[in-house]
Amino acid sequence: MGVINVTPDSFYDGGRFLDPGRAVERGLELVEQGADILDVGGESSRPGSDPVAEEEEMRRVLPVLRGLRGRSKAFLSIDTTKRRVAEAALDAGADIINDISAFRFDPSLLDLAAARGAAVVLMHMLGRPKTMQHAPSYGDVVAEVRTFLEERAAAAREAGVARESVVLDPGIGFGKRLDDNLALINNLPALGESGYPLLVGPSRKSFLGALLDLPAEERLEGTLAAAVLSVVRGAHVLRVHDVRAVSRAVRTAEAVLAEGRETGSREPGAAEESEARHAG
Ligand code: HH2
Repeated sequence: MGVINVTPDSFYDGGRFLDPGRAVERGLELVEQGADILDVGGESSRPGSDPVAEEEEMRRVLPVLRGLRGRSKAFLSIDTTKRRVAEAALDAGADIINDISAFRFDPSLLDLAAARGAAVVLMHMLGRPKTMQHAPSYGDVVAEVRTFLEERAAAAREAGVARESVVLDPGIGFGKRLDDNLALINNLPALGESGYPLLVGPSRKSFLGALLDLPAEERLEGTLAAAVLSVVRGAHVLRVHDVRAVSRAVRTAEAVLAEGRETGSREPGAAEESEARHAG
């Protein structure tokens, strides 16, 4: 999943794709680089950010979605928590609603997704972007995020969203300390036990900055490591800015993981482990 932020203030690509033409070109470029899904957002959710008015959010994202729909067959995702924005985005050709509140801010969005046959991404966040990084704390972060996601998945199913249209996301950086983010990536198999596909969004986020003491512009290598490990631990979708680099890294990792399954030429222990990871 390639990220296109049509915002002036996103933490990494803010201001680069405010012009709809440039945003569409960027989307097409990301598809060329290997993206199957494009996630278009008109409101930054970086820690401390303020909400954007509905009208303004629509003004930003709709021309981009229409432009992409006319020129690409990639799945289009709208990154929003607002019903009017989501509805207009689906009219403009979006296939997926990516809601960082997991449809808590406006549960009626789930009815909309069900009625329109849209897929949904349910993401874990502690509170709201404005305050989520104010001393977040958990007893057992993996268990709490898992319970939350399973409850939201049940709500989506109850609203009529098809099982195969639900994707779960631990919400890297959304009300999480460094160790919480690391634990969630390392323990993705526990989140995967629900049977729903998992999306992980580590791209250039501040946990990498905290780990390596580097600004967002220099977090590509950290992103690659987090992306590869997420796949090894069972992620199905990676939400990233650097599609070409991540796609190359992940394809290499997947080839290594697939090796024993195809040739059967290695030690049985390693083969079984690789199989188990794939099954997970
Ligand atoms: N991360 C961001 C925004 N939306 N959606 C999902 N499902 N998962 C994520 O991890 C996720 C997300 C934040 O990253 P970005 O869009 O690059 O920044 P900003 O919120 O500043 O626009």
